[in-house]
Amino acid sequence: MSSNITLYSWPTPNGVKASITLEELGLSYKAEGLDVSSSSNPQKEEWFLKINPNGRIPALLDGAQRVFESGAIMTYLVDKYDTDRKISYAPGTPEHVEQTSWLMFQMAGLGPIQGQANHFRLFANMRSDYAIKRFVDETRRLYSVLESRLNESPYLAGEKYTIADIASFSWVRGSPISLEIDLSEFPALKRWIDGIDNRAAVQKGLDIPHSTWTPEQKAEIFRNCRAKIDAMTTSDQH
Ligand SMILES: N[C@@H](CCC(=O)N[C@@H](CS)C(=O)NCC(=O)O)C(=O)O
Repeated sequence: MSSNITLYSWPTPNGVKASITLEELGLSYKAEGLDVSSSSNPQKEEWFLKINPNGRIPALLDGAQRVFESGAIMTYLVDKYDTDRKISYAPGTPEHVEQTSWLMFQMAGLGPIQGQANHFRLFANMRSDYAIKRFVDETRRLYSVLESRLNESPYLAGEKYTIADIASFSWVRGSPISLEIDLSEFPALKRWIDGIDNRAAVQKGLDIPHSTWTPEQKAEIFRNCRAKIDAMTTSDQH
């Protein structure tokens, strides 16, 4: 489907939620890469703050319409373009309420909590055993909530794969290499991840904008980050 969409993104867990949704819907779009790992912080530049006042990726322009926050982008895209209900349920149905509930679970719970777990385990300039334990334990607890749901339902909102699945998939998928979480501890979650990972649109969306790093290089980067934190003395006062 032709459109006038520009996606501002980077292949991070929040960024790929938007690109996977665009790919699943078969929309044509332009992808502008903003390297959020660069010290020049392109996401904080004046021109970009007009698109996302919060200075983070992803954000999107559809003609003159700006949309920021990954959950809002996914919702906007399915409301406007998913007329065949390929990856969403129709408003007013019980499944649509489930879809929104699980999307919010990811946006307000899993994303922020796992984001803090990643920060303290990989990127902080001090080591806090307390913070690592608090956020990694809570990430695992949230995975067990997903595990229970996926033991009773093939997808989070019901029988169909939707944006609610894309949102949590994007975060859970990277946890074996970022937080060393062994997903075989969560068999239903693992089955669900593998199924979504096999979708062609998902593989395309995970690589927007194209990354030259191989999965092995990414794993190596995370290993080095953890080793750097482990080499520090904990900052916690006991
Ligand atoms: N709640 C936001 C979070 C966005 C977010 O944290 N994006 C990260 C990349 S995953 C980012 O832009 N980080 C750079 C920064 O914080 O300046 C969303 O879901 O869109």
